[in-house]
Amino acid sequence: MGRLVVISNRIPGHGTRGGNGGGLAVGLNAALAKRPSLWLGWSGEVAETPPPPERRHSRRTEIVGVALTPALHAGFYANFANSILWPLFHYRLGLVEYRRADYAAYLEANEWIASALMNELRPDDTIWVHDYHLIPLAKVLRARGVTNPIGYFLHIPFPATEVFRCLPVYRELVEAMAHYDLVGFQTESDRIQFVDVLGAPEKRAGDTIEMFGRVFQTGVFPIGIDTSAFAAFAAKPSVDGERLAANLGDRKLAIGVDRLDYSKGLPNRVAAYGEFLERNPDWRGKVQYLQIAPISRGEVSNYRALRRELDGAAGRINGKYADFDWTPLRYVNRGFPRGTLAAFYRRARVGLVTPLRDGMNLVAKEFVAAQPPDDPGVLILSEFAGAAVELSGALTINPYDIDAIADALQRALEMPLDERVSRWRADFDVVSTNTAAFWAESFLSALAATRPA
Ligand code: ADQ
Repeated sequence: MGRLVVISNRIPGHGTRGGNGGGLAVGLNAALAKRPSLWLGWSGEVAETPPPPERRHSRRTEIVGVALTPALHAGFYANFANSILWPLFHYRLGLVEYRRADYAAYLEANEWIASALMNELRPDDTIWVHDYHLIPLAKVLRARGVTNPIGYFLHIPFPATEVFRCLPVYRELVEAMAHYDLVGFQTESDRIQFVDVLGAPEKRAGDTIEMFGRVFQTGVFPIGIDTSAFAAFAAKPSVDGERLAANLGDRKLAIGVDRLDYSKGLPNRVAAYGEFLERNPDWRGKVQYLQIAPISRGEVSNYRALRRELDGAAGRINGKYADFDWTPLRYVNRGFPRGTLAAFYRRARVGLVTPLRDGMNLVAKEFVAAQPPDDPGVLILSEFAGAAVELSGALTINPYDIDAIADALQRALEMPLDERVSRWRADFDVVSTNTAAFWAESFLSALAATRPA
């Protein structure tokens, strides 16, 4: 059996809560356990003279970490990936800070990763590239003579054509994507937008596209979680969960768990909570909102500005409504172990997932998985999260509509048990079917099908 070779910006086991590598590691766990594999990516190290790649083993996976130079880290990671592609793909054109030199660094970083990969690659490997940091990788590898099957999965949304066209090098990126055998998206609307930006590709049967002298496949693969493991985790006794419960007493808990990122819609969510308290004096003292938001990408200025904004907003709500025995909003900037998060979700009456845009949003799925079946909480979910396509039992809101979020909060807190159970049941069935393992295997079999024996 040939190896599965995973390439992502971060490798597992780095960062405070694992970063993208962490979420991805959970998603790929089952697929990696089934076959010999190699996972290559940035080690997290930045050095003027990068040392040779570091190597580790985790079960059947060999993990290879490549260091970046300070120039590549700034131009590729902080600038092109996180200050250009990330805001653009999340429809935040006003935050895009385009500079040609950063695109050059992006290409150079992809060449750098490709060079490290060339030393590892075997003829029967299947390559699976992840996310917006590595869009050009297949093209770079093909130029070096690699003929292995290469798949690509975009974890974030694919923007509408008129938004994407604002990127001066959009055409180059799209052309680079044609060098994969399979390009996968979270939702059908992402896939359709990608096809739209191609202009008028000569389409073959089904989702096959012929363009730029290449034939490649597109597909939709909504990422999931390890639902049964997460549900079991949530049901286990947890010291922190008990402490939270003791602290809450009879109060109902509303919870939000997000990386501190402007795509997650946190300022509007906090404003909606303030609006809810303003409109519902009876609920004051009877509800507690816990927002967990570990700092992410602190090197990017827009993230620092968001942090200041939220510190201020949380302080104002607490200043206005707190009582000597009640803090309306607990705002915590750190990561927690998964077992603790699971216990917190389970204790919550309301899960607040209100991103302005999100490829999928795994927190929504984790919240559903963690609920007690006989007394489940209610998920409030943005219509602009990929998860909204699948989770029809959630209360869906437009995250730009602060009044609508405040209304949904009241409705969720006052929802009768039978409605909570039927909504939750519908969503739990979906997350139990569309799991992480299902996602990975569907992608890999679609990739294998692009090269019939
Ligand atoms: P993210 O933008 O990071 O991922 P999300 O899908 O919600 O967003 O995944 C976050 C993960 O980190 C979840 O598993 C969550 O439990 C964990 N996490 C968040 N805060 C945490 C904390 N304080 N402590 C511990 N763990 C925490 C990107 C895309 C998403 C897409 C995923 C996967 O932006 O749209 O769903 O990749 O494809």
